[in-house]
Amino acid sequence: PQVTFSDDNSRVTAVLPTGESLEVLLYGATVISWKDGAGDEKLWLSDAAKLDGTKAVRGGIPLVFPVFGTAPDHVQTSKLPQHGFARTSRWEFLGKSTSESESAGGAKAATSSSSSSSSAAAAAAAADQSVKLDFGLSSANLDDKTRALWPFAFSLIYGVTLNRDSLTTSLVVTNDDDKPFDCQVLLHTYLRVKDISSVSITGLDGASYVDKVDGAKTKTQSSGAVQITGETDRVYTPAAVPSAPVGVVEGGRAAFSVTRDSLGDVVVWNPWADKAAAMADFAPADGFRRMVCVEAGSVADFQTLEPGDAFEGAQTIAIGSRAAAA
Ligand code: TA6
Repeated sequence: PQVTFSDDNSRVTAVLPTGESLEVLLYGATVISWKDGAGDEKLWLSDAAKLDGTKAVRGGIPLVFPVFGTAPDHVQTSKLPQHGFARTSRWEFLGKSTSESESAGGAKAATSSSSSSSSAAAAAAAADQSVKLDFGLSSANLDDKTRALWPFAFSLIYGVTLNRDSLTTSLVVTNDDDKPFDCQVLLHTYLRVKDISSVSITGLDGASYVDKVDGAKTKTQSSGAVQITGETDRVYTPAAVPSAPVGVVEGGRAAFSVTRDSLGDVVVWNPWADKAAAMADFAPADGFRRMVCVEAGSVADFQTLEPGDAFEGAQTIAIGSRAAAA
C-alpha cells in the first residue's frame, strides 16, 4: 500500500492496492476518513469539523483518554477537559507495517519503517490485504498545562489497521510511573449511515445501560433492536463475554458489525436536532440523520493501572455483518 504524508506533516494517508483508504490526523491520532474499495466513506465527519488542531474533531474516531465525559467526583481526573486530552494532543507517527496476501506465500508481516524497503516493495507487489499505522503519545509529549492537570508518566500506542472489509483500532496504555493511576478509554466512532430513521442497532438485547437523557437512570434493554428516534445517549454494558458483535442494520441489511476486545462498554449516541443545532462544529444541521455513534470503551468504571502495567483495548468495525466472535 502507499502510505503518504500531507505536505504540512499534519496527517497520514494509507491506500491499499484495491482502493480502500484511511486518513489519520496527527492531532488526536483522529481517524477522519475510512473508505471502502469503491471509495464509499464509512465514517461521518461534520462539514464544520475543525481539522487545524484548534478543537477536538467533530466526527471520525476521536480518542477518549484518561476520562470519559467529565468526572467531577474523581479527584485524579476532575480537572481534565471533557473526554480527556488524548484527542486534542499532537501524536507522533511511529511507522507502518503491512501484511501480504495469502497467495504470496502465506501472511507474514513485512515490517518497514516509513521509508520503503525491499520487503515493503515485495509486500506492495503482493496486493496487500492490510496496512497498520502506529501512533504514539506519552507524558513527555504533553504541554505543561495538561501535564499539570494529570501528573502521571504514561505512554499510549494507537494502532489503526485497514483491512479490505474492516477497520481495527487498538489502544495500549502503559503506566510508566512509580505510582498507580486510574483511567478510562473509549473509541468515539461516528459511523456514517444513509438515514437514521431506517437504522436499528442489534446485539444489545438484555444489556443494562445508563440512560444519560433520562436522569442517568440504569435500565435494561428490552429484546430486539434499538431504534434511534430522538436524542440518544446511553452507556451499555452488555453481559456477554467475549463481546457479541453490535450490529448497525440499515434497511434490513447489515451496514456495520462492531466487535470489542477488553472494552466492556458500548456508548450509543445521537444528538438529534436540538443538540446538533447547539454544536457550532456540527454541520449540516440535519447531519444527525446520517450518523450514529457506536463507541467501544471501558468507561462504566475507572480501571487502576499499577506501575509498569499495560492495558490494551481494541475494536474491529467490519463492513456488513460478522459471525459472533468465536
Ligand atoms: O459519547 C457521547 C458523549 O459523551 C455525549 O454525551 C456528548 O457529549 C458526546 O460525547 C460529544 O462530546 P464532545 O465533547 O465531543 O462534544
